[in-house]
Amino acid sequence: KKKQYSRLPLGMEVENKTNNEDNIEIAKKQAKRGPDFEFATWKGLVLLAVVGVSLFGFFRYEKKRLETVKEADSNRGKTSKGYGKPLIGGAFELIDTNKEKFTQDNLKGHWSLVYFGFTHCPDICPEELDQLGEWLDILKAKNYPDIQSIFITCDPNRDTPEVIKNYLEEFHEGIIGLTGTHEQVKHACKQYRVYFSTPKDVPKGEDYLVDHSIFFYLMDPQGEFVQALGRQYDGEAGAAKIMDHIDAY
Ligand SMILES: [Cu+2]
Repeated sequence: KKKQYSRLPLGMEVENKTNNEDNIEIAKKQAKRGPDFEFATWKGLVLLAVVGVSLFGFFRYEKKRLETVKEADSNRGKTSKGYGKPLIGGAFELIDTNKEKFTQDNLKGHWSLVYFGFTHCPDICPEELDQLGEWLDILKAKNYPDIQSIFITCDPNRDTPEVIKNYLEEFHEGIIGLTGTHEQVKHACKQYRVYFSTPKDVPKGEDYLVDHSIFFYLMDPQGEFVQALGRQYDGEAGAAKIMDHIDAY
Protein backbone atom coordinates (compact mmCIF):
# COMPACT_ATOMS: atom_id res chain seq x y z
CA LYS A 1 0.00 0.00 0.00
CA LYS A 2 1.32 3.41 -0.94
CA LYS A 3 1.81 5.93 1.83
CA GLN A 4 0.57 9.45 1.36
CA TYR A 5 3.54 11.68 1.79
CA SER A 6 2.49 14.52 -0.37
CA ARG A 7 0.51 16.50 2.19
CA LEU A 8 2.63 15.69 5.20
CA PRO A 9 4.67 18.42 6.80
CA LEU A 10 8.36 18.26 6.19
CA GLY A 11 10.26 16.16 8.66
CA MET A 12 7.24 14.34 9.98
CA GLU A 13 7.91 10.70 10.69
CA VAL A 14 5.55 8.26 9.01
CA GLU A 15 7.79 5.24 8.68
CA ASN A 16 6.34 3.20 11.53
CA LYS A 17 2.77 4.29 11.24
CA THR A 18 0.93 1.36 9.79
CA ASN A 19 -2.40 1.13 11.46
CA ASN A 20 -5.33 3.08 10.33
CA GLU A 21 -5.92 4.98 13.54
CA ASP A 22 -2.47 6.42 13.39
CA ASN A 23 -3.06 7.47 9.84
CA ILE A 24 -6.20 9.24 10.86
CA GLU A 25 -4.30 10.86 13.70
CA ILE A 26 -1.71 12.09 11.25
CA ALA A 27 -4.38 13.37 8.91
CA LYS A 28 -5.92 15.34 11.78
CA LYS A 29 -2.62 16.84 12.77
CA GLN A 30 -2.00 17.59 9.16
CA ALA A 31 -5.32 19.38 8.82
CA LYS A 32 -4.48 21.41 11.91
CA ARG A 33 -0.98 22.28 10.80
CA GLY A 34 -1.77 22.89 7.16
CA PRO A 35 -2.09 26.67 7.26
CA ASP A 36 1.02 26.91 9.47
CA PHE A 37 2.89 24.88 6.98
CA GLU A 38 1.87 27.12 4.12
CA PHE A 39 2.70 30.22 6.11
CA ALA A 40 6.05 28.74 7.05
CA THR A 41 6.73 27.96 3.41
CA TRP A 42 5.87 31.48 2.38
CA LYS A 43 8.12 32.91 5.07
CA GLY A 44 10.81 30.47 4.08
CA LEU A 45 10.68 31.61 0.49
CA VAL A 46 10.96 35.25 1.50
CA LEU A 47 13.88 34.42 3.75
CA LEU A 48 15.50 32.45 0.96
CA ALA A 49 15.05 35.37 -1.41
CA VAL A 50 16.55 37.79 1.11
CA VAL A 51 19.50 35.50 1.76
CA GLY A 52 19.92 34.97 -1.97
CA VAL A 53 19.95 38.68 -2.77
CA SER A 54 22.34 39.35 0.13
CA LEU A 55 24.69 36.62 -0.98
CA PHE A 56 24.55 37.89 -4.53
CA GLY A 57 25.38 41.38 -3.29
CA PHE A 58 28.13 40.06 -1.07
CA PHE A 59 29.74 38.00 -3.81
CA ARG A 60 29.52 40.84 -6.26
CA TYR A 61 31.14 43.16 -3.70
CA GLU A 62 33.75 40.52 -2.91
CA LYS A 63 34.44 39.92 -6.59
CA LYS A 64 34.95 43.62 -7.18
CA ARG A 65 37.14 43.84 -4.07
CA LEU A 66 39.31 40.96 -5.23
CA GLU A 67 39.59 42.45 -8.70
CA THR A 68 40.72 45.74 -7.17
CA VAL A 69 43.27 43.97 -4.94
CA LYS A 70 44.53 42.07 -7.97
CA GLU A 71 44.79 45.28 -9.95
CA ALA A 72 46.80 46.94 -7.15
CA ASP A 73 49.06 43.90 -6.95
CA SER A 74 49.71 43.85 -10.66
CA ASN A 75 50.37 47.62 -10.65
CA ARG A 76 52.94 46.99 -7.96
CA GLY A 77 54.60 44.33 -10.05
CA LYS A 78 53.55 41.66 -7.59
CA THR A 79 53.08 38.39 -9.40
CA SER A 80 51.60 35.07 -8.47
CA LYS A 81 55.17 33.81 -8.11
CA GLY A 82 55.96 36.15 -5.27
CA TYR A 83 56.55 39.66 -4.21
CA GLY A 84 58.98 41.57 -6.37
CA LYS A 85 60.34 44.97 -5.59
CA PRO A 86 57.59 47.51 -6.23
CA LEU A 87 58.18 49.27 -9.52
CA ILE A 88 57.16 52.65 -8.17
CA GLY A 89 57.92 54.31 -4.85
CA GLY A 90 60.55 53.86 -2.21
CA ALA A 91 62.82 55.94 -0.05
CA PHE A 92 63.22 59.66 -0.67
CA GLU A 93 64.16 62.65 1.41
CA LEU A 94 62.84 66.13 0.71
CA ILE A 95 61.68 69.19 2.64
CA ASP A 96 58.18 70.64 2.88
CA THR A 97 57.20 74.29 2.61
CA ASN A 98 57.97 74.78 6.31
CA LYS A 99 61.47 73.44 5.59
CA GLU A 100 60.72 70.33 7.65
CA LYS A 101 62.16 67.04 6.50
CA PHE A 102 59.66 64.88 4.62
CA THR A 103 60.51 61.31 3.73
CA GLN A 104 58.93 58.06 2.62
CA ASP A 105 58.03 57.45 6.28
CA ASN A 106 55.65 60.40 6.19
CA LEU A 107 53.48 58.41 3.79
CA LYS A 108 52.74 55.87 6.48
CA GLY A 109 49.43 56.01 8.26
CA HIS A 110 47.54 57.81 5.49
CA TRP A 111 46.46 57.21 1.97
CA SER A 112 48.49 59.58 -0.20
CA LEU A 113 48.35 61.01 -3.69
CA VAL A 114 51.77 62.01 -4.96
CA TYR A 115 52.11 64.37 -7.91
CA PHE A 116 55.25 65.65 -9.64
CA GLY A 117 55.13 69.06 -11.27
CA PHE A 118 56.58 72.55 -11.12
CA THR A 119 55.16 75.96 -10.33
CA HIS A 120 56.16 77.56 -13.66
CA CYS A 121 54.12 74.97 -15.54
CA PRO A 122 51.77 76.99 -17.76
CA ASP A 123 48.67 74.85 -17.85
CA ILE A 124 49.03 71.17 -17.06
CA CYS A 125 49.93 71.46 -13.38
CA PRO A 126 47.16 73.95 -12.59
CA GLU A 127 44.63 71.68 -14.31
CA GLU A 128 45.89 68.63 -12.50
CA LEU A 129 45.89 70.36 -9.14
CA ASP A 130 42.30 71.46 -9.75
CA GLN A 131 41.55 67.84 -10.56
CA LEU A 132 43.14 66.79 -7.29
CA GLY A 133 40.96 69.30 -5.42
CA GLU A 134 37.85 67.86 -7.06
CA TRP A 135 38.78 64.33 -5.96
CA LEU A 136 39.51 65.48 -2.43
CA ASP A 137 36.11 67.17 -2.25
CA ILE A 138 34.29 64.09 -3.56
CA LEU A 139 36.06 61.83 -1.06
CA LYS A 140 35.34 64.19 1.78
CA ALA A 141 31.66 64.40 0.84
CA LYS A 142 31.52 60.60 0.97
CA ASN A 143 33.19 60.51 4.38
CA TYR A 144 36.37 58.84 3.22
CA PRO A 145 39.45 59.31 5.37
CA ASP A 146 41.60 62.35 4.61
CA ILE A 147 44.01 61.79 1.78
CA GLN A 148 47.46 63.27 2.14
CA SER A 149 48.13 65.06 -1.12
CA ILE A 150 51.69 65.82 -2.07
CA PHE A 151 53.12 68.05 -4.78
CA ILE A 152 56.79 67.34 -5.50
CA THR A 153 58.55 69.86 -7.67
CA CYS A 154 60.68 68.74 -10.58
CA ASP A 155 62.24 72.18 -10.66
CA PRO A 156 64.19 72.62 -7.43
CA ASN A 157 66.22 75.55 -8.82
CA ARG A 158 63.22 77.83 -8.95
CA ASP A 159 60.78 76.07 -6.63
CA THR A 160 61.98 76.99 -3.18
CA PRO A 161 59.75 76.20 -0.18
CA GLU A 162 58.43 79.81 -0.26
CA VAL A 163 57.63 79.71 -3.97
CA ILE A 164 55.77 76.41 -3.62
CA LYS A 165 53.91 77.62 -0.56
CA ASN A 166 52.60 80.69 -2.40
CA TYR A 167 51.76 78.63 -5.44
CA LEU A 168 49.76 75.99 -3.56
CA GLU A 169 47.63 78.63 -1.89
CA GLU A 170 45.79 78.90 -5.20
CA PHE A 171 44.63 75.31 -4.89
CA HIS A 172 42.87 72.96 -2.50
CA GLU A 173 43.93 73.50 1.08
CA GLY A 174 46.22 71.01 2.70
CA ILE A 175 48.33 70.08 -0.30
CA ILE A 176 51.87 69.43 0.91
CA GLY A 177 54.59 70.92 -1.29
CA LEU A 178 58.02 69.29 -1.39
CA THR A 179 61.36 70.30 -2.78
CA GLY A 180 65.02 69.61 -2.09
CA THR A 181 68.43 69.76 -3.64
CA HIS A 182 68.84 68.86 -7.29
CA GLU A 183 70.10 65.43 -6.26
CA GLN A 184 67.31 64.80 -3.77
CA VAL A 185 64.62 65.72 -6.27
CA LYS A 186 66.30 63.70 -9.00
CA HIS A 187 66.37 60.70 -6.69
CA ALA A 188 62.70 61.08 -5.71
CA CYS A 189 61.77 61.28 -9.40
CA LYS A 190 63.80 58.17 -10.10
CA GLN A 191 62.02 56.26 -7.34
CA TYR A 192 58.66 57.10 -8.91
CA ARG A 193 59.87 56.47 -12.46
CA VAL A 194 59.29 60.10 -13.28
CA TYR A 195 61.38 61.40 -16.15
CA PHE A 196 63.68 64.09 -14.82
CA SER A 197 65.50 66.33 -17.27
CA THR A 198 65.78 69.59 -15.37
CA PRO A 199 69.25 71.08 -15.86
CA LYS A 200 71.29 71.47 -12.72
CA ASP A 201 73.03 74.78 -13.09
CA VAL A 202 71.03 77.43 -14.85
CA PRO A 203 72.05 81.08 -14.69
CA LYS A 204 69.38 83.08 -12.88
CA GLY A 205 66.66 84.37 -15.16
CA GLU A 206 67.44 81.99 -17.98
CA ASP A 207 64.47 79.96 -19.11
CA TYR A 208 64.50 76.23 -19.53
CA LEU A 209 62.09 73.40 -20.01
CA VAL A 210 60.93 71.05 -17.31
CA ASP A 211 59.40 67.73 -18.19
CA HIS A 212 57.15 65.83 -15.91
CA SER A 213 54.70 62.99 -15.97
CA ILE A 214 51.00 63.64 -15.58
CA PHE A 215 50.15 61.02 -13.02
CA PHE A 216 48.89 60.93 -9.51
CA TYR A 217 50.50 58.09 -7.63
CA LEU A 218 48.12 56.56 -5.13
CA MET A 219 50.03 55.18 -2.15
CA ASP A 220 48.50 53.03 0.57
CA PRO A 221 48.88 53.66 4.33
CA GLN A 222 52.04 51.55 4.36
CA GLY A 223 53.56 53.90 1.81
CA GLU A 224 53.31 51.31 -0.94
CA PHE A 225 52.35 52.13 -4.47
CA VAL A 226 48.81 51.19 -5.50
CA GLN A 227 48.00 52.84 -8.80
CA ALA A 228 49.03 55.61 -11.15
CA LEU A 229 46.03 57.72 -12.06
CA GLY A 230 46.44 59.37 -15.43
CA ARG A 231 44.16 61.40 -17.62
CA GLN A 232 41.79 58.49 -18.21
CA TYR A 233 40.74 58.92 -14.58
CA ASP A 234 39.69 62.54 -14.90
CA GLY A 235 36.71 63.62 -12.89
CA GLU A 236 34.60 61.21 -10.95
CA ALA A 237 36.26 58.13 -12.47
CA GLY A 238 39.42 58.94 -10.52
CA ALA A 239 37.56 59.49 -7.26
CA ALA A 240 35.71 56.21 -7.79
CA LYS A 241 38.99 54.39 -8.42
CA ILE A 242 40.54 55.79 -5.25
CA MET A 243 37.48 54.79 -3.22
CA ASP A 244 37.59 51.28 -4.73
CA HIS A 245 41.17 50.90 -3.55
CA ILE A 246 40.40 52.23 -0.09
CA ASP A 247 37.39 49.88 0.17
CA ALA A 248 39.44 46.91 -1.00
CA TYR A 249 42.40 47.59 1.27
CU1 LIG B 1 52.99 70.73 -15.06
